[in-house]
Amino acid sequence: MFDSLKEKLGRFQDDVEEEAEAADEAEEPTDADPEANASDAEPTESADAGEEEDEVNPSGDSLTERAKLFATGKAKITAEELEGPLEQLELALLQGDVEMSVARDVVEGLREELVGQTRAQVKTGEIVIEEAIGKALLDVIDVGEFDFDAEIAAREKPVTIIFTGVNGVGKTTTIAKLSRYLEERGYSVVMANGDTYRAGANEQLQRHADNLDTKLISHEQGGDPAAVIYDAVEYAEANDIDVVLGDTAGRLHTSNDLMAQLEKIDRVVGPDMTLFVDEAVAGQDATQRAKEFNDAAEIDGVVLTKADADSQGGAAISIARVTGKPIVFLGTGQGYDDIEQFDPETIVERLTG
Ligand SMILES: Nc1nc2c(ncn2[C@@H]2O[C@H](COP(=O)(O)OP(=O)(O)OP(=O)(O)O)[C@@H](O)[C@H]2O)c(=O)[nH]1
Ligand SMILES: [Mg+2]
Repeated sequence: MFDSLKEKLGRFQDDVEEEAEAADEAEEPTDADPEANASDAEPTESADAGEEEDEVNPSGDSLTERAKLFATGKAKITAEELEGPLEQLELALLQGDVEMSVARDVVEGLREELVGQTRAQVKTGEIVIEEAIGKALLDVIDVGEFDFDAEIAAREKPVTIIFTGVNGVGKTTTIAKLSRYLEERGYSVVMANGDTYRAGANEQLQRHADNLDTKLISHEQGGDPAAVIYDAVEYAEANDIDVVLGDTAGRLHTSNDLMAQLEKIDRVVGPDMTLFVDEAVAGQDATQRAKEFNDAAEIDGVVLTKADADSQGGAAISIARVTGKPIVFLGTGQGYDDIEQFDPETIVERLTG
């Protein structure tokens, strides 16, 4: 999961360490023996070395002062030294489908964290860069406190959750997984098939219901999705069921029908939570769709499926920042147990560890 992203972050760390190393080598005091520079620099440039003596770097230290700092291990990383590695990283993030403003935020965060750290720290203690990366990432993905388990526990029952999103991203599978997830935590569940659009949708969800021994409420194909979910809520109220999981049809997100359908469900059922489902592998597209859905229908959170098949991590890094809504769950496979709560700290540890 997110292997390529992890590799890119590792490369950035190596790049910064190399820059720090090179800058220290360049500043090693060798004034007594100008010949010693010959192997490092073009002979014509070494002839100018004397003139550089009074040169002042942007941080205001003269060369002699910097040599002193170097000697005491207090030489600082400069913005110039970071420029190359940061540019490389930004490019790599963009290529990895991280949304543009998010890539910029990460790079800015890193610049802020790292400029002014001593080179000695950077060279010896990997932890400095690792921490900076962790902090920059956490800043973009840790959006809006949302503890799913606590929400379910706190709310009046039944808690009704609607799942929305485009075709084939994993809505139905996620409902099946969450049905087990909730039952394992002591809650009773009823599923409602609000996908009255696609042929075979009832049968698909019924198979899951049978496997999981969960009750399913469904209507004829072509029926009103809001009515199915309404029935499921009534069933839950009558039978002391804790949670209603409502599936919906995944037609194109641009379709007014889909938004109208969600609006009607909102009006008729008044769900407690609407979760937007999309696949991590869709990268930028997933981020864009989440934004459009949230603008049109106000989602509470995101489920990012197929994270097991995604090495880039672009959507995982970008969606929360772009929508302002947290990723609540990651889908990590096709089995019923392949779902995990999205914990920003754990994800960051995984990416930097
Ligand atoms: N590898 C992997 N596959 C997944 C995951 N979640 C869902 N899938 C697969 O994605 C495919 C589509 O899943 P569905 O749950 O039917 O998707 P949907 O959004 O309900 O699709 P529609 O109802 O047609 O809109 C199935 O083959 C699932 O097994 C996941 O986390 N990882
Ligand atoms: Mg479905």
